[in-house]
Amino acid sequence: MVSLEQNYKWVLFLGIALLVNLVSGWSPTDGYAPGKVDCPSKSLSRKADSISKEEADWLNERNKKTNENLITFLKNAKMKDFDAKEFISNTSKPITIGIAFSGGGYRAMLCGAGQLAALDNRTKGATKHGLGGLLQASTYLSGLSGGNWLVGTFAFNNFTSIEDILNQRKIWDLKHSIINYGGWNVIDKYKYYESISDDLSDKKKAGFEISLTDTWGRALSHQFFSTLDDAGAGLTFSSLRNFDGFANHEMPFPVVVTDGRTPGTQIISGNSTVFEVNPFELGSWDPSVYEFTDVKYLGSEVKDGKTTNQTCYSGFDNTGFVLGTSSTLFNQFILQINTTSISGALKDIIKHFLNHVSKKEDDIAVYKPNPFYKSANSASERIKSNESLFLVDGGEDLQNVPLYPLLQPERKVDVIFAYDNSADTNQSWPDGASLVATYERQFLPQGNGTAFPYVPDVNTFRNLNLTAKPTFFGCDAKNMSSLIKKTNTSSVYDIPLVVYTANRPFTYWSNTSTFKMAYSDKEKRGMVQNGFEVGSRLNSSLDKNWPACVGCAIIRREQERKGIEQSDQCKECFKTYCWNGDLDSEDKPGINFTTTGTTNGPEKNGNKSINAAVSILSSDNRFSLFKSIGYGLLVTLVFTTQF
Ligand SMILES: *[C@@H]1O[C@H](CO)[C@@H](O)[C@H](O)[C@H]1NC(C)=O
Ligand SMILES: *[C@@H]1O[C@H](CO)[C@@H](O)[C@H](O)[C@H]1NC(C)=O
Ligand SMILES: *[C@@H]1O[C@H](CO)[C@@H](O)[C@H](O)[C@H]1NC(C)=O
Ligand SMILES: *[C@@H]1O[C@H](CO)[C@@H](O)[C@H](O)[C@H]1NC(C)=O
Ligand SMILES: *[C@@H]1O[C@H](CO)[C@@H](O)[C@H](O)[C@H]1NC(C)=O
Ligand SMILES: *[C@@H]1O[C@H](CO)[C@@H](O)[C@H](O)[C@H]1NC(C)=O
Ligand SMILES: *[C@@H]1O[C@H](CO)[C@@H](O)[C@H](O)[C@H]1NC(C)=O
Ligand SMILES: *[C@@H]1O[C@H](CO)[C@@H](O)[C@H](O)[C@H]1NC(C)=O
Ligand SMILES: *[C@@H]1O[C@H](CO)[C@@H](O)[C@H](O)[C@H]1NC(C)=O
Ligand SMILES: *[C@@H]1O[C@H](CO)[C@@H](O)[C@H](O)[C@H]1NC(C)=O
Ligand SMILES: *[C@@H]1O[C@H](CO)[C@@H](O)[C@H](O)[C@H]1NC(C)=O
Ligand SMILES: CC(=O)N[C@H]1CO[C@H](CO)[C@@H](O)[C@@H]1O
Repeated sequence: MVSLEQNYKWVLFLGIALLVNLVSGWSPTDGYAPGKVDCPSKSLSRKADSISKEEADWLNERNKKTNENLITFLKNAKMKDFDAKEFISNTSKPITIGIAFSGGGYRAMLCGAGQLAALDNRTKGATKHGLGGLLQASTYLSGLSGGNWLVGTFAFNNFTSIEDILNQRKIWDLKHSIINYGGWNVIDKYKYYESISDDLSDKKKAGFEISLTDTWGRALSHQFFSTLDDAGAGLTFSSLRNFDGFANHEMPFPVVVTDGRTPGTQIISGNSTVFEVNPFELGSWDPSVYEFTDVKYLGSEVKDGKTTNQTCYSGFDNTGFVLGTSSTLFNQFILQINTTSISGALKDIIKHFLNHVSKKEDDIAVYKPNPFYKSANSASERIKSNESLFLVDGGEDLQNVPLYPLLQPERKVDVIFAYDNSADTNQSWPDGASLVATYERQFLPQGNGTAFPYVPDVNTFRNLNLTAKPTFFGCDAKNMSSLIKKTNTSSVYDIPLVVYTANRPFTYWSNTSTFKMAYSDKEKRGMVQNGFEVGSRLNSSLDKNWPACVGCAIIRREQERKGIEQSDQCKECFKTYCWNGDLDSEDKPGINFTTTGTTNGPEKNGNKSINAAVSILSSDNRFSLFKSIGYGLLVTLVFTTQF
C-alpha cells in the first residue's frame, strides 16, 4: 500500500535532485517562473547594521586573493621607494578596492567595458600599458543601469574577459536594436518574441504580477546571456553563489544599484531610497528601509521578514529581471514596437504579451510580494505598508555612478575607482554631476553615516579639466574632519579616496546618445577601444607613471592610518592628479576635445546625426530626471532609424 506512492515520490525526488544538480541553483522551475521551495529556518530578513555573514565569509577568502594580487599589481606599477610585499603583509586591515561603473545605456556599457579591460590582467597588453591586475586586486564591483549590463554580463558569464566577449561575438550582438532582434530574419524574431511571451505567461500563471520590466529583462537576457540555456530564463541572481568564478573568490563582489520609487511620485534626490542587490541580498542601508532580505527567496510572502504561511518561493530573482530593474529607464523601448514596421502577425504576439503587463507606470519594476512588508526596521511607511515594492533605474536619483554601496562604513573601502560615462552635458559628456549628488546626499538623513570627499561644482569640473584626465578626490583625509562630524562617521580614514575617471575621446567619439540602441561591430569596438584608452591614459603614453600613481592612491589611506609619509614619486603623483580645492564656477560655453582628451582642439561634434525625434517621455516633468542620464535623448534617437 505504502510502496507505490513512496516509490513515485522517490523517483520524483531523484528527478528533482538531478535537475537541481544540473542547473546548480537556478530557478526551481528551471524557467522564468518562480517555484515553491522549502522555507529556510531563519528569518528571510535582517537589520542593515552590518554586512551579511555570507558576505563576510566570502570576503575572508577573497581578501587572501586580493592581498596577493595587490602585491603583484603594485610591483608591476613600478612604484619607487616602496616594498609592496612588506607593506601589504602588515596592513591594519586588508586594503579594499571598489570599482563603480555609471549608467548611460549602451554607451556606458561599452565605454565601461574598455575601462574594465584596462584593469584586467587577462587583456593583452593591459599589464604593460594599463592597469592590468587591478581588477584581480579589487573587492567590490558595482554597476547601475548600462554600467550594470556590463557588470552583469561579466559576472554571470563566469567572469569572462572583455576580450573574450568581443572575440566570440556571441554575447553583445548589438547590430540590431533589442526590439528588432534578428534583423531581417523574421523567423528568429518570431521565436524571440514567442519565447519572451511564454516566459512572461509562465510567471503570471505561477501567480505573480508582471511589469514591463519583465519584458525588458527577458529581452536584455537575449543580448547578455545568449549562450546560456533559454537565454538565462532560469538564471537567478542568487545562483551566482554557485558559479566557479564567484565561489572560488576569483572575481570581485558584484553589486547592483536601483532606486525606490512609488508610482505617481517623482524621485527627489535626497529622499530617495537607494537599494542594492548582491548575490546574497536585496535591501538598503538607508533609514527608510534599513533592512536586507535574502535575494534567493524573493517572491515569498512575508510579514516583518517572517514567512506568513510556510510557503516560500525562489526563482523570482531572475538575473535579467534584476538587470532590467536597474535600467528601467530604457524598458519603454519595448513600447516603441507599435511605431515600427513589424509585420502584423508579430505585432499581435507582442500585443498579446504586453497585455499581461500591469498598467502601472512603465518605468517601474514591481516586486510583489514586498519583502519589506511590515518591516520593523524600516522607517518609510510608504514602503513597508505596501504589498509591492517598486524599484526603478538606479540613475533616477541623479547619482549615476553607483558609489553608495561602496561608501557604507561596514564595507571599509579604502579607494573607489569611479568610471563616469554619463551624459551630463548637451554633447553627452560627463561633468561630475553624479559626484555632486552623492556629495550632497551625505548631509541628509538618508545619508546615514556615508561620508564622501569634497568635490567642486560641475562648472569647475569642466573649467579645471577635472574630466579631461583622472582626478583624485579626498587625497588628504585630515582635511575631511568637518565631514565626519556632520555625517556621524567614526574616522576620517574611513572615507574612501575617489579616483574619478570620465568618458573622453581619444581614438573614438565615445559620446554616443544614451538612447542609441544599435551598434555595428566597428562602432562597438571603437567604443571599447576608446574606453581602454581612457582607463589606461592612452596606453600610459600620456603619463608613464600612471600605474604608479594609481598605486599611490590605493595605499594612501593605510599610509595615513599609520602616519607613513608618501614617497617623492607619490607626492608628485598627487600634485598631478588630486583636486586641490580650487574652484572656477563660472559657466563658460564650449568644450573642445583633442585626441589627448584635452580641451583646446578644433570644434568637433562627434559622429552625431540628428534624426527624427520620437519622444518616449510620457510627461514633461520627467525631463529633469532624465537629464543627467541622457541629454542626448532630446536631440537624437538614433534607435528609430535602425529599422
Ligand atoms: C607592522 O606595523 C606596525 C604598525 O602598525 C609596526 O609597529 C610594526 O613594526 C610593523 N611590522 C613590520 C614587520 O613591519
Ligand atoms: C591574472 O591574475 C591572476 C590572479 O593573480 C593569475 O592567476 C593569472 O595567472 C593572471 N593572468 C595573467 C594572464 O597574467
Ligand atoms: C569558469 O571559469 C573558470 C576559470 O576562471 C574555469 O575554471 C571554469 O571551468 C569555468 N566554468 C564554466 C562552467 O565555464
Ligand atoms: C524629504 O522629505 C521630507 C519629509 O518627508 C521633507 O521635509 C524634505 O524636504 C525632503 N527633502 C528633500 C531633499 O526633498
Ligand atoms: C500562502 O502563500 C502563498 C504564496 O504567497 C499563497 O499563494 C497562498 O494563497 C497563501 N495561503 C494562505 C492560506 O494564505
Ligand atoms: C499600439 O497601437 C494600438 C492601436 O494603434 C493601440 O491600441 C495600443 O494600445 C498600442 N499599444 C501600445 C503598447 O502602445
Ligand atoms: C501601494 O502603492 C500603489 C501605487 O502607488 C497604490 O496604488 C496602493 O494604494 C498602495 N497600497 C497601499 C496599501 O498603500
Ligand atoms: C585645461 O586644458 C587645456 C588644454 O590642455 C589648457 O589649455 C588649460 O590651461 C587647462 N586648464 C587648467 C585650469 O588647467
Ligand atoms: C578641504 O576642506 C575644506 C573645508 O574644510 C574644503 O572646502 C576644501 O574643498 C577641502 N579641500 C579638498 C582638496 O578637498
Ligand atoms: C551646449 O551647451 C553649450 C554651453 O552650455 C552652449 O554654448 C551650446 O550652444 C549648447 N549647444 C546646443 C546644441 O545646445
Ligand atoms: C574651440 O575650438 C574653436 C575652433 O577651433 C575655437 O574657436 C573655440 O574658441 C574653442 N573653444 C574653447 C573653449 O577652447
Ligand atoms: C551612522 C548612522 O547614523 N547610522 C544610523 C543609520 O540608520 C539606522 C536606522 O535609522 C540607525 O539606527 C543608525 O544609527
